[in-house]
Amino acid sequence: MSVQFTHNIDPARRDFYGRIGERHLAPLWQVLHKLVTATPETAIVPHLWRYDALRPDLLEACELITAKEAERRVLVLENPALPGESRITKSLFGGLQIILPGEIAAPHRHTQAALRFVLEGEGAYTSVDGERTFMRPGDFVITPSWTWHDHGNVGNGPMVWLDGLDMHMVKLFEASFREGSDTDLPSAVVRPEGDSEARYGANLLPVDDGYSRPTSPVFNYRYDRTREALVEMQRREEWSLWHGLKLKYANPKTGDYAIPTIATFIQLLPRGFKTAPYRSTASTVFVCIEGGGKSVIGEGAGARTFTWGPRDIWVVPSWTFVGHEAGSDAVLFSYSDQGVQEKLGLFREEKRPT
Ligand code: GTQ
Repeated sequence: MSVQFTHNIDPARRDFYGRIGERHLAPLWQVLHKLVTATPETAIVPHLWRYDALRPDLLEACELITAKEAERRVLVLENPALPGESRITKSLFGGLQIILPGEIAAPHRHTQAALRFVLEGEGAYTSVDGERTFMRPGDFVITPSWTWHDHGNVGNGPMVWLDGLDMHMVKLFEASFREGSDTDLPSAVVRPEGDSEARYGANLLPVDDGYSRPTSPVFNYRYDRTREALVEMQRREEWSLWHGLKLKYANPKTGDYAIPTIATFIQLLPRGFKTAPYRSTASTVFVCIEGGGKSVIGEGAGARTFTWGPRDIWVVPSWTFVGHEAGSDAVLFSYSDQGVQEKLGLFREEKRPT
């Protein structure tokens, strides 16, 4: 039997909501469709950070604060829709770290995992668990969750890289831990440079190595080797209409993404190549490392076109179509929370037919 209302129930409902609110109860039916939307609602907006425009700000930061005082001298890439939240996407952090010759960013560790994508300079290293790797432009370097890490610049010029962290996932789960060290000294080197690459970087896996982290044991995916793979593959002309030639940075032990919480990719778009419109539930940060082109983000009157070149960074929100067009042979790095969504069965994508 269905319920029949014979009087105006609005005041009664309001009264009811007020009374149950005092007992920390609330009616779902008032918020259900805000919570469970028919399609993804994104809190972020597309944005492009032009490297040449912000480089002077990075240098000015160096005049105002030392790496020592700052702990990490980073300018946060703030999504314009979420100022003050240190989010480049809803789940991920992005920032540009600059370190000058002679400076050290002291050892610390945290449960947030980090990636570095090197934009400018050479002569700086990152040390992870006692192994150093010197970084060059285009290198993709990993700091796994809860590993001690520090950075130092023993070169002659400033060094800049993009930091990507799974900061807001860790925050969502309220699982953040951090430890600093009392010293300003770099951490002790306990393994020679290149050790992890020798062990894991040649399609061979050491037997009984005892390595049990979910993060890749390769911690520098060097650009010279990545580029070689792209150039070799380019000859075979196996192009995706939606991605050009796109490769995932993989953990050789598991086949998973190199960092389980942050999916990372490298992608080559040859001159004149135009990708067909593509969207996914993973808001994505793109970085151009070589070449130039443009990306059209969104559809119809609301579409934005970003023209990009080397070291520019841009972000594409969830469930928003994007198409790229390369004006010259272009190499793009990208990172997103796609890997987490895949593990949870949430990831969806749509490829527009052409
Ligand atoms: O280099 O360890 O951009 O801990 C933010 C937090 C970099 C780092 C960031 C960090 C780091």
